[in-house]
Amino acid sequence: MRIVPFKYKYNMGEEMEMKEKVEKGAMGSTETTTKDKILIFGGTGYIGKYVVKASVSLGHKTYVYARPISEKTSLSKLQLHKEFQSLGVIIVQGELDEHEKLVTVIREVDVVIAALAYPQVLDQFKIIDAIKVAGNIKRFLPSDFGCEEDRVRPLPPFDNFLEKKRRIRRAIEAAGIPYTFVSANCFGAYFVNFLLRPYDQPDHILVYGSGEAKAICTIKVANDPKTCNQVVIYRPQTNVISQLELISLWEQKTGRTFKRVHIAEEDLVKQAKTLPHPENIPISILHCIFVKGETMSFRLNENDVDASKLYSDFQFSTIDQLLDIFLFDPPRPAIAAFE
Ligand code: NAP
Ligand code: EMF
Repeated sequence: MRIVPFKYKYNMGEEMEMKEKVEKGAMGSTETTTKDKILIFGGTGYIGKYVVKASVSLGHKTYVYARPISEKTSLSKLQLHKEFQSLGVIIVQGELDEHEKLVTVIREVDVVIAALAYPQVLDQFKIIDAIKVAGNIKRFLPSDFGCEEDRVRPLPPFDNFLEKKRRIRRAIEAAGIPYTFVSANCFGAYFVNFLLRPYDQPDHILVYGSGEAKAICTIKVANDPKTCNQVVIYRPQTNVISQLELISLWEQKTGRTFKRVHIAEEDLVKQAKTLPHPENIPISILHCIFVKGETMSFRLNENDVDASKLYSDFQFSTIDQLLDIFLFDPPRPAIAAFE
């Protein structure tokens, strides 16, 4: 159990009472008596839009803090704003350095979730400052959603990336803000799409290293009173798969045969050393996940919450189901921002 320093204004007693009610089964596995209001930063992004829709569908009054619409705003983002509004989402337009505005909107809600892009990770200090001033937030989920940064030590370009996320975690703990850190591993279909590229229909597939290391590919998000001040790790057994197994499964689905083009570990290490920033980051991520198998490399400890055990009645989307979707409706490849 982590000890939360008593600096933060929010009354942890209330949260513990809620936790107790849930543990006693008074509310079903994922229900709460009062629906928390949720504010999402980065809600228009690749991961964020799923978080916003999940929040709405679970019945939470949902707020999105988004940069102001301007003539530079893309059509797809405008459409997403409209879709959110039609779902009843309250969009607050603002910049992350508008402190007073941040404090005002944070005072309106109970839970804050950040799904900001990687280049905005350190901007979360501005959110932390506003949460400290507001003093009412029951839970903050920072923009993690990837490898368990406190337990992996990848090549330097990815380690420097993760170090920024670690700094945010430490600042949240030091401020005594109730938190949930979500380690979602290969999340939201991002990597399965990245590896197989069903939209482009290639005749070959790149395999990083031998292709035998196992990786965890998760698809859904979650957030629960039982996870206060815990690290939630996504490890559904159905979604632990090696690259070679993934390619074989895809071959069975498509009835095609793909040439496997292996990229040796030494080449990845060399590229991580020689490519300029930020191109050296994705190479180091691929090395970490697919060559070193880091999403599976450590045991969960008693403070960890395994999302697949927490929601035993919830069916995680499996890789098999995802490939069925890819077969009939291949998504465009997503590219995460690195600068
Ligand atoms: P993203 O789509 O690139 O961006 C998310 C949002 O960040 C954008 O919609 C935008 O919101 C906001 N943003 C972008 N540039 C900004 C700027 N200059 N100033 C202020 N806000 C800005 O992010 P993402 O790829 O979903 O990544 C979210 C998190 O998930 C990151 O921590 C990333 O590392 C992680 N991730 C994990 C995986 C995985 O497989 N595990 C995959 C992808 C991402 P507005 O325009 O609405 O302001
Ligand atoms: O684009 C990515 O990788 C390309 C090879 C990055 C966005 C993905 C990511 C994954 C993580 O863990 C699986 C970012 C941060 C992570 O911790």
